[in-house]
Amino acid sequence: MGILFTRMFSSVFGNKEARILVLGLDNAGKTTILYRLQMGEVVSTIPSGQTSIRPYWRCYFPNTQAVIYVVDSSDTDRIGVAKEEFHAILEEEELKGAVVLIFANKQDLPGALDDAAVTEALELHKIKSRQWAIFKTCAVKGEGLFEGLDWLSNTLKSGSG
Ligand SMILES: Nc1nc2c(ncn2[C@@H]2O[C@H](COP(=O)(O)OP(=O)(O)O)[C@@H](O)[C@H]2O)c(=O)[nH]1
Ligand SMILES: [Mg+2]
Repeated sequence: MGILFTRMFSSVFGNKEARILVLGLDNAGKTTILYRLQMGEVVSTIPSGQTSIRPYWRCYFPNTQAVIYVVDSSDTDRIGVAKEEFHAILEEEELKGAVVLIFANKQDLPGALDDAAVTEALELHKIKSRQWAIFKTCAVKGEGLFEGLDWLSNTLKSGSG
């Protein structure tokens, strides 16, 4: 599970400061997404590792308003691991109030699962009492990213999360 922790400031979020965690398995596209967005200040980047390092990055959870979970939609071999990690994150007490934006990334690759298939693979229907949305993205082309952030911005502005 790789992790990037960022604070984003931009026209998308106005003057509001939001604490957002960008999470996902290694190679999902997290760094590419932050590079494409060219927004925000990356406060901390924790090198990728195994699930067992979660205790070390728990300290970033408090006061997080949103989680962006990035999935390599073409990596069907690891989609099950991505699902397990995702639900483990949702169970974290400190992230209970966070809204969740899922990026079904790498849509340009052959065999990539679409948003409906990623929704099913990640068992997003199991999410209870939390606002979430999924967007198809291609981080290398910058596609879908701002649509997702618009949703996130509007959701945070509306007071939840
Ligand atoms: N084809 C394709 N490759 C992508 C996309 N997003 C990221 N990648 C590539 O996937 C690899 C891992 O991306 P990276 O951002 O480093 O993943 P991270 O480990 O989650 O930070 C790099 O070679 C990226 O260029 C995408 O949307 N489409
Ligand atoms: Mg990275």
